[in-house]
Amino acid sequence: MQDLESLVTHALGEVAACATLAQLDEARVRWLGKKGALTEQLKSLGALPAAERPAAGQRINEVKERLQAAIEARRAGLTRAEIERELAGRIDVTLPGRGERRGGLHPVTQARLRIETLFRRAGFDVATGPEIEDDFHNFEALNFPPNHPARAMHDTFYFPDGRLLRTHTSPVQIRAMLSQGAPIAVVAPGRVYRCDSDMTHSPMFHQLEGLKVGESVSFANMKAVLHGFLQAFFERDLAMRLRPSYFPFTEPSAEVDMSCVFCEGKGCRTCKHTGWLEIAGCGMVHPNVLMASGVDAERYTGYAFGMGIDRLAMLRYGVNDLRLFFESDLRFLEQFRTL
Ligand code: 2NM
Repeated sequence: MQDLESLVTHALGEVAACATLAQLDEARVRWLGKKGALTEQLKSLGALPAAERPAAGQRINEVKERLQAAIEARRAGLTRAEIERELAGRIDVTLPGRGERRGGLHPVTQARLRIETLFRRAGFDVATGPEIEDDFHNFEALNFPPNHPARAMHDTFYFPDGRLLRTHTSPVQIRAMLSQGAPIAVVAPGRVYRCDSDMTHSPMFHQLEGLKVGESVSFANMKAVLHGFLQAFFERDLAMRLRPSYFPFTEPSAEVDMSCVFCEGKGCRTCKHTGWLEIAGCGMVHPNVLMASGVDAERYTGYAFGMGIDRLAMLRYGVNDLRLFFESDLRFLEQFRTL
């Protein structure tokens, strides 16, 4: 029995010294296995006098249990260490995120969605189309004659193969007329590109164009729809006026002004002390445009208009520099989070 005490001390020392699960298993076999040292002790019980056997057997079993418990504890420790070693340097996707903050829609997107909603309410569909266009849809069908200086009105980004980045969303209207025919009422929002960059111009900006073609669509209808739209968008009564203008694709054509939303017409920096803000262009669709789009220009008339979504967003949210919309500065964008 003296022997048993030193045996167990030795065994516990070995278990504690095991550095791997494999070493631990070897130690377990050495002490508790079929030919293990403790098993041998149990076998030798038969040599003892019958009266001593129960007490000795009980002591051996106690030692065996202690050793088993020590081995299990060591196994748990080594297993955890092994898992941690394996996970070191990997990403734990179950950890809670850091700096998780809710996002929001870009102010230009908010303005676009608002504009789309208002035009849908007035009976217009919303259509989109490719940003890479061809000469036909971007210019020719819109009554820009070949080599006419009007084509230089917008500085166009051309690809080597002659295709181009659309300079307006009118090509979407052309495609809509070609595929649906008349009557039609559609707005086309989207990115457009012009080789132009300064304080108030970005080479990429957002435009929304509208088109309504029908049997008795008039200039007066257009004026009422645009005025109604502007008052709904800015949520206030405001004055609107049309000034004669020129576009190749409309005749007659007009610039749309609205009373300044900052000074109510009294004159301020934003309206350059005129009391008016230029907000859109519009006109009656040129018969050549209707014909190029497969619409009978004898039977149908139509109006069209175009406006800058970025500019509408600036006026509605009081942003004084267009470039802020394109810098992705979270300190700026966070102010528009509404979710
Ligand atoms: C404007 C001004 C006036 C316009 C014309 C067309 C189309 F494709 F139907 F001919 N869509 N949009 C238009 C008319 C755009 O932007 C200042």
